[in-house]
Amino acid sequence: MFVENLPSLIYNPAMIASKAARRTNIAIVLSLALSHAATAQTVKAGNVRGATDISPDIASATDAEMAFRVRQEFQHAWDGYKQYAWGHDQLKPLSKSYRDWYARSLLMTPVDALDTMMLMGMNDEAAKTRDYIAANLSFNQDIYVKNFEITIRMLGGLLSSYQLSGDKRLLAMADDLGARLLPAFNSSTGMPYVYVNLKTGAVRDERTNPAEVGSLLIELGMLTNLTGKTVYYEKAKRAVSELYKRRSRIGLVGSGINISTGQWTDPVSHIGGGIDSYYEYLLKASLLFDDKDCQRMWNSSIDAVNKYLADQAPTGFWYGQANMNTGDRVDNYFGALDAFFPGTLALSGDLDRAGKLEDSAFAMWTKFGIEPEQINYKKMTIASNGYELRPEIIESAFYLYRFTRDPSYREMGKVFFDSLTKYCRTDVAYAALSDVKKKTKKDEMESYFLAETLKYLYLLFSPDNALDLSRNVFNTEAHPMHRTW
Ligand code: DMJ
Repeated sequence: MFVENLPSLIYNPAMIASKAARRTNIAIVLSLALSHAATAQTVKAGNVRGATDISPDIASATDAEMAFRVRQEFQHAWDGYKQYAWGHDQLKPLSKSYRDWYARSLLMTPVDALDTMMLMGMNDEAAKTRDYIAANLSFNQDIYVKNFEITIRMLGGLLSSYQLSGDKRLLAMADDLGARLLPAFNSSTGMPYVYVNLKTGAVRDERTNPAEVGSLLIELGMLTNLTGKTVYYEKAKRAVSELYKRRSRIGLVGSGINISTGQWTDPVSHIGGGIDSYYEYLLKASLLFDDKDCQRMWNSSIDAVNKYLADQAPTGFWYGQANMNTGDRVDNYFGALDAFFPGTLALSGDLDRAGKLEDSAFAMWTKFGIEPEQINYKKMTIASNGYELRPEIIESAFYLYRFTRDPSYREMGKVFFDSLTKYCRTDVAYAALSDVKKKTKKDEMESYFLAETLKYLYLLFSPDNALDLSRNVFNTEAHPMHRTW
């Protein structure tokens, strides 16, 4: 099985390119990186600098060496979590303490990070972590949890780790968690409340967004397929269908919706945070479950998105904001969260738009040395100045590399790795940045850094059999779901 083979692939000297091959590779790579810079037009020096000015040892590293280095950085961050936050949801990497999301820890980082360990071949570490989770994680807690976040991070993590390990305790925990989340769907429309109490099933908060309503089908659909309980798929499918039904006459959704009235509370349409994974899941559910309704919903949605949100500007090809009813453009923002979209476009087969958008996102990264949360893409100025250790641009480079074999995407990966290690690494782990210009760190390391950011970076440099894309679909937290039916 590929998981067992992986360490030997990493260490196998045959995988390490000869010096001559390496030199040729670098030459190709630099010219490709420069041609990327040229296609990004007015982004000028930032792109060239970002693509070329990386540490020499990273520039000359082979793919296998890069995969190995990413794995070492995962180990570094995981060790920091274990030393200073063990048993808690997240590490605070500067104060060397921890943060729990709720009154009781849900072991979010171990659950979210577990399948990355397995994919990286850290089998002993993964086995110990599985045992710890099985012995210490209980969902029978009187706490209101965010249905969306707990679904994508915890349920998704348990399901993929079950599939990779065959450990039935993880499936039983996923089933228990799924049953406790189900009351969230008990609204008049079938769209979920934002919070649900894991012990009592009480629900609260009606104002939500398309991502939180429409990105639950991968996890709940998998749970149906693995347990035979159809209720999970049905609830999540109804929620996404109710949302889709409320799209505007021109086929767009807004940023805010009330799940009791079914009325939109914010008409601004975009592809970024709060809407992003709704589109991602329409496509992915159609692929994973062969769901024709989702396929139809994706097809009509992507047409509207490309018609009204795509924006060919002098600075590159972007997706901005428009009014969902009129299609009129209302803003020109693009950010770290929007950068998942090249990957989704690539997965849908639209490599042209995917490549152009990733070039733009890469220009956003290199202009500031690392990616800001949001920019005004017409002016190429920062609108929101943090870097939250987000994975999306790396995820997109991974898909584009797999589908095009263009080595410049692995070169982008080197730039991402170089910036991460230069600006976000601490003595014990990794830290988000509060200001990408000043490169000031803040006391946060979200669990998705281990679940997603380092996983996609590792997979970008790994051979295809590290993760077979033709048999797996990633949930939005980078947990691979394996089709077994
Ligand atoms: C993750 O929790 C998921 O990728 C989600 O879909 C969006 N935000 C974060 C990562 O940035």
